Amino acid sequence: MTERRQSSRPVSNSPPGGARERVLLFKTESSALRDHWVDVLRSELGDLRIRVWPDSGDLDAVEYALVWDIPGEVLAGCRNLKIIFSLGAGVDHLLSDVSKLPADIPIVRMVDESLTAGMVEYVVYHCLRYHRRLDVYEMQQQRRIWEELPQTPTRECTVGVMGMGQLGLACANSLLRFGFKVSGWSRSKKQQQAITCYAGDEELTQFFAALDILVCLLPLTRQTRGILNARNFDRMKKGVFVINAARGGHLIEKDLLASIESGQVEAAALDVFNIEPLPQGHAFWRHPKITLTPHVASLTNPQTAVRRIADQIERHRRGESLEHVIDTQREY
Ligand code: OXD
Repeated sequence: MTERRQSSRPVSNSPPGGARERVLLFKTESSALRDHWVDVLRSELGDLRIRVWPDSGDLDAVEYALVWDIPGEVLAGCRNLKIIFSLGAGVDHLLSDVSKLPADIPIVRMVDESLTAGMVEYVVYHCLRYHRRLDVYEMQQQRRIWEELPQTPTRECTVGVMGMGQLGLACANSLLRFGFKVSGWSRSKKQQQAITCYAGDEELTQFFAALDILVCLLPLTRQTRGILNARNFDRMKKGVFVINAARGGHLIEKDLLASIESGQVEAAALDVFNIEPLPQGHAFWRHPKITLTPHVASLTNPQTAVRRIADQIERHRRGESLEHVIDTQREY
């Protein structure tokens, strides 16, 4: 059971004493969770009126936006907007329309312990599933095959994590605890105990060469779009396992299919796709070497996330700097 924090703010959504109402505009893609989100927002942010897009009301009253994939012109029309919060860890859904976003309004990405924990579970699960060959045993069960496969220690398996931010680092550290050899690749060099860190294009070949498992947790930017491609798969060991829990735009889907066909890539676990929902006729659905999930590797938890947002709004009101503000030039 999740502990509910008692809000110190009054739980009221009407404007106090007739003053102009202050609005947080909310948009989620999840119809299943929308009402729950709104309940949590109302109970935790009692001095703000919560409006759910497309019922945005008077855009001049919108001071905060907590959104996933909202048309840029909606936010551009909010003349009193103070902060844009991304509902997820990624911000590419906001930056694709960057020219329409109000200039100088901070965009804050979601950093939250539940989101991190969910991603760690997803990544560790798939690394262990592949490492212990449970993917093969599942196929064997379907065909009633009783056959033992070689079992190697995790220390003989190198996992490379692309993207060493909040999520990547947490995954890398958890994998270390299971005894995997872990390396990390990011745009700028990181120093992490027990993790071999690589950075920049010039170290990609070295990074890829040692991998048994590749985990992509990169932000989607102009530099990283299409980075999971045939040329890069060829720079990895034959039989590498690929996990993509970042964005569909990182992967050239036809290259993955061809690399699985040739045996260069052994199998893949994919949570994200170029087109979501994945079209019914897509080859990935029935591919025996691809395990897929519908963009659920880690879902933002309303309880914990709204507390983070409430804290950030308080910081802002006190005139303190915000945490996890993204750099629109870097795109993350
Ligand atoms: C995220 C996501 O960015 O769920 O958090 O994709």
